[in-house]
Amino acid sequence: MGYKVVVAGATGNVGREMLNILAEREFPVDEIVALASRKSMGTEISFGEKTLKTKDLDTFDFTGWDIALFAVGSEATKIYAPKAAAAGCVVIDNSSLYRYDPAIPLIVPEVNADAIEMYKNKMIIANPNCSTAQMVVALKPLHDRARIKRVVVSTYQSVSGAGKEGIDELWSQTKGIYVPGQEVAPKKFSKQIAFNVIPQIDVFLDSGETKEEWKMVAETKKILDPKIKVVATCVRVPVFVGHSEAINIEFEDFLDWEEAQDILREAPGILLVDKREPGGYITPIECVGDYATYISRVRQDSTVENGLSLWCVSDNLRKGAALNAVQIAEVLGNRCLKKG
Ligand code: 2RA
Repeated sequence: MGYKVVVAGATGNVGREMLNILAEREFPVDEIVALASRKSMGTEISFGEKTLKTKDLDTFDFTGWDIALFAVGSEATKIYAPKAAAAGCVVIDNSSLYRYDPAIPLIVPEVNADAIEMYKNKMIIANPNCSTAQMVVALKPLHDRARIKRVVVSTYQSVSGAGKEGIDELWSQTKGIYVPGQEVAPKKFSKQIAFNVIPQIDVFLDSGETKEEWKMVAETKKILDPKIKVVATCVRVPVFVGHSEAINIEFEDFLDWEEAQDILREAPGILLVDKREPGGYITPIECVGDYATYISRVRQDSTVENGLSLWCVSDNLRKGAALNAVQIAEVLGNRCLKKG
């Protein structure tokens, strides 16, 4: 006995990971369908040992389906998520379309699973941005102990956050640098990404922030605590998968770095790797394919009254997108939905 599950956007990087993770975690599935745009219809996609052929999202009837994991981008979500919701199928959406709607829960299960009850408002649950998801997993247990006042975060975000085009551009540009005549001009990114870093992710806002930076502020407030002040600098780096973050935290109460390590060691979703020796920390290449948010380099920040600094790394396609969506589906299944 399980659920009838839809994965919309199944041919993309996140959609494929959703199917992998549903199978890996043995999510109770009675029936599953992979949806894609008409041009990708019939594409074969793995689901555990099985192979699914994608069906057309545009003509799909959501009636009788329990949960739909959406990884289709805001434009398509705007059209198809309300259709699914109206048919009684709960949507877990990876786009940013509904994240800031106060009637829609924005969930990271390790942080605010209780907010899931709000799903009934619109039959939609939002999945956060990748850079926020891993950061709030790290912040939550520390906030519970010493109350966070302010966070300063700098991100080092992989090209897979920009989708397949981002991955392809880093790959072809890197090769092109060594092969005369095969140089690749920037297209997906605003400047060369191979052997470079770019301090822009998403569009610029009037404030001078980028939208990615604004998302980290707005989403941290919604998921964790509206009183926490956040300032972010988001940077694209020539890494295929895995986002890294240097996080400086100012607390109301003093928190010793060793106690912070003990708290993080016990916290859900976190693996602490912090040896204070060469290589005694995690880099993005080591987190690929994992579920954990890795924390390293925990240390006192003596430039503020009660400060700590740390390094946080996670697989952006997993905890930053597909894994978090499947975890939300697990909470929904355990707390809210009846099995079919
Ligand atoms: C990025 N945060 O890394 C985006 C993806 N959601 O570009």
